[in-house]
Amino acid sequence: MLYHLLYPLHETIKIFNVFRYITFRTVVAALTALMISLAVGPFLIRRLKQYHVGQRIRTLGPQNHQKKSGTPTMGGLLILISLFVSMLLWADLTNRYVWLVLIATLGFGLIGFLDDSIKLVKNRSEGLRPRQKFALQIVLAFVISMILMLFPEDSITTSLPLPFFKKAMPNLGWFYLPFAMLVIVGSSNAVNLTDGLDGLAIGPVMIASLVYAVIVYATGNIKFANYLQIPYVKGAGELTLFCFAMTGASLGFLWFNTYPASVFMGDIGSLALGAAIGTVAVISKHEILLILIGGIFVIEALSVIIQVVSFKLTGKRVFKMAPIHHHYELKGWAEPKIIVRFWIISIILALMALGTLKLR
Ligand code: 57M
Repeated sequence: MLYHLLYPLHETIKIFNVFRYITFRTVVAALTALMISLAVGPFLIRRLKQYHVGQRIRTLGPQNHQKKSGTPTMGGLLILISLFVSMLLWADLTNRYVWLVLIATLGFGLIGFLDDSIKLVKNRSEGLRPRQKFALQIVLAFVISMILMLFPEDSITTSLPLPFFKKAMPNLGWFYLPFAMLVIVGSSNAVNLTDGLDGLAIGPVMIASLVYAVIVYATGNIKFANYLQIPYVKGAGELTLFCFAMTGASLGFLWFNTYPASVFMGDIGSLALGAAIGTVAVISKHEILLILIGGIFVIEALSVIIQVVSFKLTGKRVFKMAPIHHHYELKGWAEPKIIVRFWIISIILALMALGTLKLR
């Protein structure tokens, strides 16, 4: 809104011309989200404690998690508030991609909120039934993907650009619909699975947001897109603000979520952030690269799949416990060591993903 108020003033006051630039507004949006997150954090954590919004810890898990019992959860609210206020202030609200990604984030956040609330009200560690949660996610991903497909900006909407290939871009037609839904729902659930140690999920979320910030900026700029020979998506550049605001909001949250955590993000945070990354991947036409950019989330999700399949087929476990971060906990690694090492892997994968932009 500030963008819409201040930019028109550039005709009389020249300095307001800076609001025209995505780069300038991106920095302002990131700082705004970070400041709100840092400022509102202590207040929100106090309120969550006051209303007893505390985590119920599963008894099955690693023993050292029992001491985390009662840690306030639903801290994802802090991320969502900071992100939304910043976007409403600084983004171009006539851009449809901005609204689409905000709706996706809010929608998945609401599913998470429902899940977290049921856990609290019923005083148990499980919220919605997995089937109910999945059904709600599918419906929402269907709506988001349909909006993209029914009102395409241009013909590339249903095409699938492949990393390393300049021209290979198969048009999936209507098959793109389930594919886009898989990316969004998969990303949302994978971030949720990763969110099991202090700061473990939010670090890679920030890394992925920063990489996608570079990607959306390039795909939304015809000169950069042509230079890198990646698809040009008109209007996607405005999502640079979203990615940076998400990074700013997450950084503020990390202040409180770092080991030993004063707050957990809850499903309201993990489902929303995962869906946001998935939706940005779909809009920017860099869906396949999400496997690398969100590599840690993929590894965590794969560890669960391998564990379940192996147990069902052979009766044996591959990992001491899945998702894989529990495996290292049970091997005796200190929690901060697992977290920081997973972040390091995430950074390496992110750099590799950025490298593929020019390698084609
Ligand atoms: C939710 N939630 C954390 C917190 C956070 C299919 C199966 C693999 C599913 C999986 C599962 O349910 N995963 C998704 C993971 C929980 O954190 C809350 O949930 C929110 C995210 N959704 O924001 O509100 C616990 O994680 C710890 N935590 C931190 N710091 C943080 O910043 O320490 C979270 C955030 C918190 C806290 O202890 O209570 C969770 O793990 O519950 N299930 C599992 O992960 C379970 N694995 C399992 O059953 N493996 C089996 C099979 C099915 C693969 C096996 O290996 O044989 C384990 N999870 C736990 N204990 N906690 C089981 C034992």
